[in-house]
Amino acid sequence: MTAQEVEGGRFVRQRNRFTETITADGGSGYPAESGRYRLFVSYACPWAHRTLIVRRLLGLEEVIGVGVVDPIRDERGWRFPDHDPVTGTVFLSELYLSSDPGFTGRYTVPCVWDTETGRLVTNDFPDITTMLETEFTAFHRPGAPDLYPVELRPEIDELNDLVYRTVNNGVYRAGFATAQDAYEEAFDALFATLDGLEERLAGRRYLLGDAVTEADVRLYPTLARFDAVYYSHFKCNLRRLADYPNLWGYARDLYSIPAFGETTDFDHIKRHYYVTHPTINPTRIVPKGPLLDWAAPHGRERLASG
Ligand SMILES: N[C@@H](CCC(=O)N[C@@H](CS)C(=O)NCC(=O)O)C(=O)O
Repeated sequence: MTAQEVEGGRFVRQRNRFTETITADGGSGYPAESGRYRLFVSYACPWAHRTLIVRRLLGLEEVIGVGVVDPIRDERGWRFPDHDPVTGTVFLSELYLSSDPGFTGRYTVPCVWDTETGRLVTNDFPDITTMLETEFTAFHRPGAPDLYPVELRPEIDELNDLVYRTVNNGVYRAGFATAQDAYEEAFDALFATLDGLEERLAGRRYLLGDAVTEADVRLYPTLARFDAVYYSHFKCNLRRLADYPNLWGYARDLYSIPAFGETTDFDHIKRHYYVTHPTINPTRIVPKGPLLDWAAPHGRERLASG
């Protein structure tokens, strides 16, 4: 294991190698342009899921193309079901190695490819969504939401930091721990945060109030995978998402928005995790359950202030 590295029983995530940015003014060497960049994702991957949600919310579907890998990964890394029609590659590794022949890390999604220079620009997942939000504004659809409003950034950043450490990455720290204390530490921190979010969502429709922001975009992919995968596969089983009335209603509320619901692929999610981590699930059996009604009424419109 490398991206899923374990040190002293603790899961430690690898650092991202490609960290250049696309900017509105082109000062970085990568100007925001329509049709130039390609986003590579897996529907299974929570970090990639964020980028698909934001691309759709902002109406960037015609501006930034997407290549989707097969949900099942082996030791060669992600591959395309046939080949990527734009770059012609079969394995994602080809794009990493043609950008940097000396690259020795893992070939991760999400990543952004520049069709003009034929190079990977970034695989730095926390930056990709904010880059779409702040550098591609000239291409946003009319009426697109401001997902990262300047006045809310300190609060969004603070919440994102807690959610990243204890929830988004917390489930991985629980699931990939190979020492009991490391697992329990991650487990306790995860449920402490979920309990706090449950309270926070009692009085507000979304994490920051009446409007969807980057904070919701980052929490949702973990909630969408929670009962189907993390509860059992990663042993995050103090409570199910469905046991939290506010969080579960909130997750369904988001799911009813096409940018969230139509980018959520439970088949890819389940097949990816249960088949791709043989150390955790050596039989590779994909469980049939749980049966959750994501379309059930959530009743959270009542929380929107007039
Ligand atoms: N780029 C980040 C986050 C993205 C990430 O972990 N993506 C996973 C999928 S959820 C991946 O592509 N893993 C490929 C691998 O481990 O071979 C990282 O390196 O940790």
